[in-house]
Amino acid sequence: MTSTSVQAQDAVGAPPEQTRFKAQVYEPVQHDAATTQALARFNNDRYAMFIHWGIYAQAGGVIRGKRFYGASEWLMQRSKTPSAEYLALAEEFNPVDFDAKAWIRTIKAAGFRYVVITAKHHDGFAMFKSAASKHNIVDGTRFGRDPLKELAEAAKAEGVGLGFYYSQYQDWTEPNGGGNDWEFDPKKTDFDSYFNTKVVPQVTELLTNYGPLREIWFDTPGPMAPEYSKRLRELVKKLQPDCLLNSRIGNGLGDYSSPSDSEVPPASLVHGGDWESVFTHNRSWGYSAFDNDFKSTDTLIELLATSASRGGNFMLNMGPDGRGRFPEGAQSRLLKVGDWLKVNGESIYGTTRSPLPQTPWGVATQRGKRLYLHVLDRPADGVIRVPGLTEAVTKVTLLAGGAALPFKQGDGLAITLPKDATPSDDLVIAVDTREPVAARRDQGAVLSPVYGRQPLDVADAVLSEGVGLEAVKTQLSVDDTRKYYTVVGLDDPAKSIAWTVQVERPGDYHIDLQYSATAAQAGREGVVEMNDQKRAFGVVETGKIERRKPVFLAFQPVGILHFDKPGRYTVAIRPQTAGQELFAIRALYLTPAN
Ligand code: JFZ
Repeated sequence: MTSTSVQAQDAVGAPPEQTRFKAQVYEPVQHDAATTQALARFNNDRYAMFIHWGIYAQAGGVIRGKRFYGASEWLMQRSKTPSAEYLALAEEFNPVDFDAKAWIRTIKAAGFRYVVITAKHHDGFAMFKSAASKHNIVDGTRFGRDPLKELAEAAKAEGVGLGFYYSQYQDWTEPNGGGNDWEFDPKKTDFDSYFNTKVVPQVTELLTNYGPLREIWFDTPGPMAPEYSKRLRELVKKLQPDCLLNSRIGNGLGDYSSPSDSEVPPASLVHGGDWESVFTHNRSWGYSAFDNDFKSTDTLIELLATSASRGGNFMLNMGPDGRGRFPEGAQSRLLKVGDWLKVNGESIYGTTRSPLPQTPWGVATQRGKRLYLHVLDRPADGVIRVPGLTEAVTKVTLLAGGAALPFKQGDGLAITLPKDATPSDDLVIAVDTREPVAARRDQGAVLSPVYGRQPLDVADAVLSEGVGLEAVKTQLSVDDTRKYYTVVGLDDPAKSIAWTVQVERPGDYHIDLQYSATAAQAGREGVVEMNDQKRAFGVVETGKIERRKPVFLAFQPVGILHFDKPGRYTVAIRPQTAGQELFAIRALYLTPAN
C-alpha cells in the first residue's frame, strides 16, 4: 500500500481543492507475490502510451461554436452542457478510420511496451460494450463496434500490454455519479447506487471480456469513501491478481504511484518506489482540433530518459480524433522517438535508476555493470565528467554505432565526445565497469563552468529541523496543472536549507533566487552563505499563491560566490529575522561568472 501522503495528493480530483501539499516521497512498499511480479514487468517496460478517446473527440474542444482551451475531455464540464445535449455527440461519432491493428503497429514502432486507453472517462460514456449502461459505443453510436475488443486482440497478437483507464467517481451523465453540479443536485446523488449499478458491473466487464490487463488506471477519486476504493481493489485482484492499480484508486490503496499530471518526481524524493508519470503530448488529453503544441522529439526523449533515471515509467498521451486517427503532428514525433529507441532502447528498457548525483550534462541509467550516460546538454569543451566514479572502467562506447570513446580515470571519469555528433541527439554513452557503480546520489550536484546556469532545486535541498518540503499546485486551466516544490518554516535565523555542490574547477558563480512572496513578505531579509562568504538579499513581492491561478516567480540576483579550489561545498539560505516566513522558494541558480 502507498503512504498517506500519496493519498493527500492524489485524492484530489481535478480541479484540486487544495493548493499546497506535503511533498510525496516515493518509497518501496510490500506487495503480494502476483503484484510484485507484475511490478517487475512494469518496471522493465518503462515506456507506455496513454490514449484518451471518447465522444469528446468528436467535438475536439469546440461546443456551440466556442473553443475551450486545455483538456478537451473536460468540455462538457467546462461548458456546463446538460447530459442530453452532450450525449448528442454520440449520434455523430462514427470513427470509421479506427483500425486497431494500425494503432498497435504504430504503438509498437514507437517503442511503447503497453498502452492504457480510456474505457470510460468523466463524461460517463463507455468506449466498450456494456450491459450496465446504454451510454456505450456499441449500443449508443452508429459505429456499433467495440474498439477495446479489437485493440485487445491486436495488442495480444503483437505482444503489446493493455490497460484501461476508468473514471470511478466522476460520471457527469449519470444523475448519481460525481462531478456534475450544473445539472444534478450533489445533495441528492446516491453514489452507492451508482457504484453498485455501474462501476462494479463495468469494471467486472473490463476485467472479464478483454483478456489479461496490465493495469486499471483509476482517476479523480475525489471524496470517495475508503470502502469503495477497497471494494474496487478487491474486485480487480479477485478477477486478475496481477492487474496493477494506480494510486488514483484513492485512499492509499494503489500498487504504484501516479504523480500529479505532467510531473517527473524529483530525484531526491524517489527512494525506490514504483511510479508512472503521465504527460500530454500537446496540452490536452483528448483530441483538440486547434491545439498542435506537440512536444518535440528531443523533449520526449529527455522525459523518458529522466523518468528511467529516477526509476519510473513514462506514459505519454495520444488523443485520437473523431474518425479514429492519431493526429499527424503527434504520430510523426512518436515514431522518431521509436527510431531513437531502436538504437538506444537498451539504455531505457529494463534499466534501474541512476546511482549518480545531479550532473549538468544529463541523466544516467544502469544495468548491472553497465552505466548509460544520456547526454542531454553537450558541454562546451566536449568532455563528459563523472566526478567521484571510483569503480574501474573497462570500456566506454557510444551506444549508437558502438564506437569506443577515449576516457581518463583519475579523480572521477572524463570521457571525450566525438566532434561530429549532431547537437540535438540524445547521445547515449555506455560505461562498462568491473563492479557495478555503487549509489552515490548524495554527493551533491556537479558544478562546472562549461555549462550555463545550473539549478539547485528545493526538492534536493537538505532542510534543517522545522523546515518542511511542500508541493504547490496551481493551474492555468483545468488540465494545465503546474506543480512546484517549495519549503515552509523558513522563519528563523537558526533554520536553513542547504545544498552540497561538487565544484570541478575554481571560479565565480552568480547566485539567483527563484521564489514567490506575498506583500507581507516584501522587504524581509535573508542571506546566502558558503563558508565565510555571506550575500544578503531583500525579498520582493510577486503575489499570493492561489489555486487555479498561475504563480509568479521572482528571479532575483543576489551576488557572486567564489569557489577557490575544486571540491565539495555547502551553499545555504537562512532568514535574518525570527518569526517571519521568508518566502516560498523554488530554486537557487548558480551561473558561471568568470
Ligand atoms: C485527470 C483527468 O481529470 C484528466 O481528464 C485526465 O484524464 C488526466 C490524466 O487525469 O486530471 C487530473 C488528475 C489529477 C491531477 C491533475 C489532473 N493532479 O493530481 O494534479
